[in-house]
Amino acid sequence: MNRSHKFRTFRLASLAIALMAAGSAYAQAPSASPSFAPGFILERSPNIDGVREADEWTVFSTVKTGDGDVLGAASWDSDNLYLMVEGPVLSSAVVYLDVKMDGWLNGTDNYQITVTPNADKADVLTEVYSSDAPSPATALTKVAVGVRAASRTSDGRTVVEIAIPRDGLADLKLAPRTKVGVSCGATLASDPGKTYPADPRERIEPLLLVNELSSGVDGVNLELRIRDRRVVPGQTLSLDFFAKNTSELPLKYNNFAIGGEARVADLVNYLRVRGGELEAGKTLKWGYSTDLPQTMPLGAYVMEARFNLADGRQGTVLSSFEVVEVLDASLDLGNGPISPISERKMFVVIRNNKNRSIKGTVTLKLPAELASGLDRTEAKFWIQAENEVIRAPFKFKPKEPVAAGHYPVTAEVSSGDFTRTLDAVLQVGR
Ligand SMILES: [Ca+2]
Ligand SMILES: [Ca+2]
Repeated sequence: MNRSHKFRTFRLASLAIALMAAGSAYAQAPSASPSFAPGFILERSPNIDGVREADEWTVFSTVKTGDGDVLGAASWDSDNLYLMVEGPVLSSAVVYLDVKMDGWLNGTDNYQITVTPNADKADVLTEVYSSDAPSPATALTKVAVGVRAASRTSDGRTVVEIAIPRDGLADLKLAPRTKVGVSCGATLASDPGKTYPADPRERIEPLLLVNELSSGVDGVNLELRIRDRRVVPGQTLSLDFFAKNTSELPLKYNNFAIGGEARVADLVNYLRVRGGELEAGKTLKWGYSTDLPQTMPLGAYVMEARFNLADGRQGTVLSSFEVVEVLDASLDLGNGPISPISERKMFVVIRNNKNRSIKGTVTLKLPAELASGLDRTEAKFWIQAENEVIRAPFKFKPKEPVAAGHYPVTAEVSSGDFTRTLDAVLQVGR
C-alpha cells in the first residue's frame, strides 16, 4: 500500500465517524446472517445452559428429518471444545470425535459422547474406541473425562450443549489451525429407534479451529487483525480492519461498522465510518480500540466488522479474542511419591497474562505433621513480561520420618484483587 493511496482512502472515509459507547444501534439492526465457508470452528465460549442464543454457535452440519432439521455446531476456547446438537424433541444426541482425524477405527483418539436429555439435566456417557485394545468387541469403553452437558426442550425443539475439557481427551490440542474430526447425530423422541444421520461415524469430517472467519463479497478481501487476542479485564483491545479491493474497478461503499457480537455489544465501543470509494487494487486500513471494563466476564468473544457496499451487498468478518484472568497458576509437586526422609522441591508455577508486570505473593500450606519441613511458607513474585512464566520454589525436607500417606497441599496466590487457591496431594511412601 503506498502513502498517497492511504491518505486518500482515509480522507474519504473520515468524512463522518460515529463512535458510540454502546452498540445498541448495531444490535437493533442486524442484517441477514452472513454465510461462511464450511469446515471451520470459530473460537468463542458458549454458555452451556441448553439455550441456543443468537451468535452463540457456528453450524457445520444439517440433516433433514420428517419433523425438522438436526443441526450440529461447534466452537472452542483455550479450555474446552464445545459442540451443540439441536433438533426436533430429542431422546438422545451423539457426538463422534476422531481427535487426530486419522480414522474412526484407528488409534486411541476415537470418542463417542452420548447425551440423554432429562427433565432438568442431561446425562452424559463418554466412551473411547481404541484400536490398541486387546479385544475389539470390548474396545468401546466408558471413560470419565469431565464432559459437561446441558439440555432444554421448548417450542418443539431440543438443544443439547456440550463442553469437552482440553485435558480430558488424549491428543486434543486447542489452538488455531488444529484439525479435529467431528460428527453429530440424534435420535428423536417420536422414533428413538432411528438415528439421524443413520451412521454419523461415516460422516466424520475435519473441522479447522480458527480465530477469524470472513464472508467476503466478490472483489473484496476483508480482515480484522486483533493485536493481542489474550487480554485481561480492564485491558485495551486494539485491532485493524482491512478491506482490499481485489477487482479491476473502483468500489463504492456506503459505510463500514466495527463492534462486538451481541453478547458483548454493550461492553465494547461501536465504530461506524461513512462510505467512500476504494480504487482498484487498493486497501483500506482502519484502526479501532476499546477499553474493556474491569468487570468484563472471562471467555472468548467475537468482534465483527461489516462492510456495506453501495450495491447492497455486505461483507462480514469475525475475529475472536479471549478474556483471561491476570495470571494462570498451578502447583508442581514433582513426580511420584516421596520417601519418608527425602527432600523434595515443590513449585508454584505462575504465568503473567497482563500486558505489563505483575507482583504478588504465594503462600504454601502443608498439614501440621509436615509443616516444619518447609524452608519457607511464603514467596513474593514479580513477573515483568506478558506470557512470562516463573516457578516459585519451596524446599521440603522432613525433620523426622513422616508416616506414609496422602497429604493435602494448598497454595494461595494473590496479586492485587486477584486470589486463587490451588490444591494438590503429596504422597509419602508407596
Ligand atoms: Ca447456550
Ligand atoms: Ca482416530
